[in-house]
Amino acid sequence: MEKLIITAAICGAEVTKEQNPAVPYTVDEMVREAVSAAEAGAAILHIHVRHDDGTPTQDRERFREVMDAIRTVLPDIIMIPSTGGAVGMTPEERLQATELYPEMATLDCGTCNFGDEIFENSMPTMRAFGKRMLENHIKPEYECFEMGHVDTIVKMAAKGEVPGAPMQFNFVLGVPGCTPFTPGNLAWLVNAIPAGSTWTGTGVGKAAFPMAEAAISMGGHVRVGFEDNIYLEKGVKARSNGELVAKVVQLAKEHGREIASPAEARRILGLA
Ligand code: KMH
Ligand code: ZN
Repeated sequence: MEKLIITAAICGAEVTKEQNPAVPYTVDEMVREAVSAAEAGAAILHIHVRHDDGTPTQDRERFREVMDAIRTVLPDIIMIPSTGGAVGMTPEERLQATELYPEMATLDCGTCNFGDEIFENSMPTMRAFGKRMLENHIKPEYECFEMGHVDTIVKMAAKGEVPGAPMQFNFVLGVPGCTPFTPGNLAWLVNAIPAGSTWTGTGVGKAAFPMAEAAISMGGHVRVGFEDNIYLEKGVKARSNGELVAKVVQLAKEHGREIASPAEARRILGLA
């Protein structure tokens, strides 16, 4: 099996300091969490940004400030800024990080429930996001929250509406209202992607580590971080993203999988 790529989703758009005081908002806090995740073994950071008061934003200049500050201390790390933002943001607002020409960015593969809200990704929105990523030579990470999202994006790639092979999928399972994590659901998704694709498993909430273990044993990659889960174990809040990454490193060790460096992750993902 390939080495394991660990992505740390260090901040998200929804989780708050009230839920876990280690959730980063400021630039300095983002750098602190990025370093903790990288030192523990993360090769990729999935980036959302906040104003200093914690309000989610997709402001291009805030992304620039945060990503530049992280780049100064972690020159090799792969950064995947979000084009999902927070529920209710406009497509134009969400697309701003693509103006910075990151090597990758997320592309959300369909509309779905998101708790009590609706995360809207219409076909025209996805076409616009695909067009921008083709123009700016950005490799998408295809975020799939529902079974049907895979079929939708594979068909769009076949039509040339979004970047094609090799495709990188992230199966985000366990969002309230969307497909839950079960080993069977994950296996169904993995079987649905084109040969030669890579994939990452993200389990939300209590699914975080069961998903990590399943992905490690099935040859996928893993995302953890405060965006998805704030607990190290039942009732114990993680003090940093690094603690969550370290737990995945330990699981990988138990399954005999080595951890990929950023350079190795670039090769595995076809970026290098
Ligand atoms: N915050 C969620 C509504 C992404 O980053 O592309 C969407 C999200 C997906 O986090
Ligand atoms: Zn995200």
